[in-house]
Amino acid sequence: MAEDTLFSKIIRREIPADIVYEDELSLAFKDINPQAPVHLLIIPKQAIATVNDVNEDNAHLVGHLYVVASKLASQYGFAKDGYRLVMNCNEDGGQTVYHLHLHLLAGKAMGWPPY
Ligand code: IU
Repeated sequence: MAEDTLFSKIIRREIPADIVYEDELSLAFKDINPQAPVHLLIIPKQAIATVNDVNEDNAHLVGHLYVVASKLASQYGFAKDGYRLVMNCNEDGGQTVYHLHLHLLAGKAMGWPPY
């Protein structure tokens, strides 16, 4: 069982967030410290701490985050130009919030490698 994080509080509306999408499985909101003109976080409502905790039972939720990302990319109008999806895992991956989340970054050409 993952720990209660700030993202669980956002899901429960205990702390504010600029929510742009919600369905029964997921929530998407604007990152408070955007790293691109558009920077959204897409999270499962079920608390999964890291990618290391993804398994056959919850993998459909991860797939769902990508479906939501694709929908938002179309809605925001950057599907054709492109965008970046990132999921950081643990310390070396740069993860700071231990509730699985997919970063959706868009609105500019991204560099590579990401360091
Ligand atoms: P990371 O992959 O765990 O490093 O990403 C966490 C993100 O959550 C990071 O980009 C923060 O700016 C963002 N965030 C937020 O949008 N709202 C919050 O209340 C908190 C973090 I805490």
